[in-house]
Amino acid sequence: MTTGVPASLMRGGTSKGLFLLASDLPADPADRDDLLLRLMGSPDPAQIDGLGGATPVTSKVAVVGPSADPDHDLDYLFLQVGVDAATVSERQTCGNLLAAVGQFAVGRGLVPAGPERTEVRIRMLNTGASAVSRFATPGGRVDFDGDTAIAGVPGTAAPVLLDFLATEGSTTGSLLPTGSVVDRIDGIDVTCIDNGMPVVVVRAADLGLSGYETPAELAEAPGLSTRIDDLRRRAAALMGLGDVSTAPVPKTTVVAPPKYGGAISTRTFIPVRPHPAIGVLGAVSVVTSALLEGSVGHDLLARGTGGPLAVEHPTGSFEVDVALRDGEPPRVARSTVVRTARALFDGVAHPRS
Ligand code: NQM
Repeated sequence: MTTGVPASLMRGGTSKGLFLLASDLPADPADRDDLLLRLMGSPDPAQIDGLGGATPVTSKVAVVGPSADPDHDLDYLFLQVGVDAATVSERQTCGNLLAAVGQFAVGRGLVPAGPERTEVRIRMLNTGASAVSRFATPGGRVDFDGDTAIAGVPGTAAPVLLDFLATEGSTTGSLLPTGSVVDRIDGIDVTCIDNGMPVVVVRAADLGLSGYETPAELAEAPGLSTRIDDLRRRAAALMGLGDVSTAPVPKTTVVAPPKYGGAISTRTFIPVRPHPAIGVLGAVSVVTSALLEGSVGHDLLARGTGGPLAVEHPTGSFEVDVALRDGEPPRVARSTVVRTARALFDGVAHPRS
């Protein structure tokens, strides 16, 4: 009989994942990954014998513990578990699951809850970047800011405010990892950017797309996933990411003029499957890119009177606030987003034997 592991299933933003305490997992990464594959039911396109939801945004794991760093309260390690492949990758973080880390930590007694509002400083172990998460204390008044709806999630829930610190170049070492605002790959212009997530930004028209296709239409477009994979692998070499054949990064985001009053329209591939919405740090990176003079997407950006920019995606839009510092080379002052999160289930997860 295989021993169960205490776990919570949580929704963070538009993703869902298994949350575990670091102290409940094997210290050896190979043993940990073997256990996670058996818990999530991978490899199997349906993840029928495990807790994974059979898509990349529902095949995720967050490992949380007290931080070993005095400037942080919590350490958060994100693990992307392959659905139909036996892979567990540490090569990216996830800003969506990050939104649920604070609630999970309060529930497990890792951090004290404030009377109404709790604030935690989280170190994202995958990239070394930091975030400050502010959210309503569970059991406290959950309506201190009013409930919030986010696109891609039915209903409303209490908001989680995420302030990102030092996400610039956190995976590749540089905001513009190729050293240029624009590179030419395979005959088309791309902008390679890393403000917390390495992303290759491409104009929809350059791939023969309108940029307003549904994820299903993109998944079925003949030859598109091969083209995207080829593009991201070549971009990865320029970005210094090495072999990304089994890595979930870099992402590719296809941009087009906004259609619904937002700032820019996006379709994102993770790394070749169409995203139903857009990742958090993915959106932060795409907005950062579009703010840079001369980038792919800068000419498409509709800017209002300042403040957050609305990133249109297949299921709605997502407001991202990125402030750049003045001067050259471009540097990021801060990035802020609002998400919602909630615990779905607490209990003991049983791995396949
Ligand atoms: O970019 C999907 C998601 C993500 C990651 C992905 C994320 C982020 O929707 O920070 O949130 O791009 O793999 O959760």
